[in-house]
Amino acid sequence: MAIKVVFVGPMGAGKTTAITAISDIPTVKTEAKNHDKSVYSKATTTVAMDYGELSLEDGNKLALYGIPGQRHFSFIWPIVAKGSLGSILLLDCSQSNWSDELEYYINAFRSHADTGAMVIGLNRVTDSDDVSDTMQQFSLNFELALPYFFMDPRESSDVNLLLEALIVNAELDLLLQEE
Ligand SMILES: Nc1nc2c(ncn2[C@@H]2O[C@H](COP(=O)(O)OP(=O)(O)O)[C@@H](O)[C@H]2O)c(=O)[nH]1
Ligand SMILES: [Mg+2]
Repeated sequence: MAIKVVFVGPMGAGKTTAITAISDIPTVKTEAKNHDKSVYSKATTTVAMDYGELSLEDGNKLALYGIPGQRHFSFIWPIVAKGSLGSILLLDCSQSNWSDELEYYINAFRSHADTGAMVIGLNRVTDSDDVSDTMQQFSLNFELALPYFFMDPRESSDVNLLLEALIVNAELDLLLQEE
């Protein structure tokens, strides 16, 4: 059975790009019924949920899901995240509200995965000291030290590093749960 990993984050954070960078198959996009007719009057709309797959050397297969980042599709998020190993949160740090999005997505996703594992990929970082300070402050305030990396979702090696970090963290989390 494939191991499910979920890419989360706001629109434009690089989810589709990251999945496409590492997927063995062309990225699949899905359509969903539009529940928010006040915003869009169409019956169906592209929610831009992505799906890709990656076979690992050990024979395991990863199923890579990218959530639709628009908040009015948040009703789908728990469904997509159910049974996942953990999630990879991508953030565009050139957006002034990126740290608000950090908090928002951590709260929205950590409870839905099978483990508490989550890693953070920060892209479009221009001031790495400033971003590191924000991350450290966040860890202190929330007593939550999640691994984070500066990365570019177009680079498969960067995305692979996030996946490896997620798997290691998920394994640790499962070991701790057993104790
Ligand atoms: N320069 C630069 N462009 C990026 C980076 N990450 C994503 N992009 C581009 O930003 C756009 C939005 O990314 P996309 O994957 O569609 O975001 P999504 O909404 O999270 O799926 C794409 O054209 C990407 O190529 C980055 O780190 N640097
Ligand atoms: Mg996308």
